[in-house]
Amino acid sequence: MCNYFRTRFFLIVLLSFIGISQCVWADYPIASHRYLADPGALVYNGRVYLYCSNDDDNPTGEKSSYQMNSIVCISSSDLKNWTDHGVVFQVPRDAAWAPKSWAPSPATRDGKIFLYFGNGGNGIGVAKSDNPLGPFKDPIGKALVSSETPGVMPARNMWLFDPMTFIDDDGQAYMYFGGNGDNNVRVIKLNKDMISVDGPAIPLTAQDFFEASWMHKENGIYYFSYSSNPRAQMRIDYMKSISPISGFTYGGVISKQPPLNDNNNHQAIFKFNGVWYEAYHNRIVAKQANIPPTYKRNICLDSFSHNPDGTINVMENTADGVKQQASLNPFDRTEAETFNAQSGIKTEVCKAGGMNVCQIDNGDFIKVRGVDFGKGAASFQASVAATSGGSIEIRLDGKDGQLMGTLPVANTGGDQSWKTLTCKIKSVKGIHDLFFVFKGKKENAFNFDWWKFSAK
Ligand code: FUB
Repeated sequence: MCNYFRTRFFLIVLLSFIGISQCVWADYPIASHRYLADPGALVYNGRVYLYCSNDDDNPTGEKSSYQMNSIVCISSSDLKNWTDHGVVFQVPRDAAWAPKSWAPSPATRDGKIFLYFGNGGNGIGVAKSDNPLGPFKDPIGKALVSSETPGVMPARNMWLFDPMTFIDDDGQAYMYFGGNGDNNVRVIKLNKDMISVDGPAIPLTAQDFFEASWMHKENGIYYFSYSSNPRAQMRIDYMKSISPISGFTYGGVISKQPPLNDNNNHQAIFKFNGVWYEAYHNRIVAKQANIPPTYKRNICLDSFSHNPDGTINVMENTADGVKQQASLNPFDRTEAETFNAQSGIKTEVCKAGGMNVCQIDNGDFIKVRGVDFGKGAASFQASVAATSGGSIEIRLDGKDGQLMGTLPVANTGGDQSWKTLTCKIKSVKGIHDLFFVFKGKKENAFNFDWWKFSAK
């Protein structure tokens, strides 16, 4: 992978030189409490699942590098409030042969979920699960595609990574992959089992091809999209064809280099409720935190459209452009790690199952977007665990917005000793953004697992 890092250094220098703007303030950080990158999207049972390289695996600091060896999943049904499901796959724990797990892409067949990942740039693995949240395990004990796979070589300085598995309408699965050179795109057929290949890899050529292969199909046209190289400013470009494996011609740009990214770009394209979206990463969270941003990326989301002639309109990167798909129902139990924005908190594996919010300090908050209280809520309950304690202020439409009630949180006997506590609230009706503002005298005041309101 030396070449990979050499090229990356080159592109950082190049972009600084040509002055790609650092002052554009447009973005959409999803799951801003953790560093995630290289999304791969799966639409499954009414939810969007994004599987991501876990940049929290990369140390902070000037001497950092890409060391991701786990994959994190986040999901949403409304595209505004995202649930953090934590690590769903980790190497070598779940695939003994692979030291790295980069840039995953999911696919589903016959009730199973398959996750394809790059072992750095040195081969492609597959993991399988019955559940989109895992646990994912390697079913074959070796790389699915390596440099030994017929058709992969010859390729000059190829990065053998960034797989994307696409299942066509006739059920045939194709995996696209490769990097670092116009002639380094490959597509290979997968068998129905999704864990073995059918025949050799087929070479494709894409102008300025760098990395991040993706395939989507609309109105009978196959769109192969990819990140272009630094010379082409690492846009997401596309080629079109009426075949998934040949006949591609350059189509244009889907999206420009994202604002506040200034480095590698990686897209996942999916259709949800009839609209096409591109999930991608940039580096706004690290830049705001004033830490070196190269290896600390965060996820973003925007939408784009196709024209009747088959071309794609260049996507606009926005601060808040995606529409909320449905209001959140506060009378159902909602995981605390489901939110639109946050300040100061982290998440961790919860002994009661799933994840919980942790590292809660005085003044930290969570924002839940578009909550429909209908004809009114009267009380609030939350599952919390504390050795220290504090309180949750329930506010509307801002962290300093109207105070509806306060839930005192006393010592429950431990940071994973969960208790359900209840408080009365002022009557609240209609749709609001909900803010949980945390108070506490000591750091790590308490942990928060889930919440729910009761109707009047
Ligand atoms: O995250 C490591 C690499 O950076 C990915 O494999 C590429 O697509 C680029 O985003």
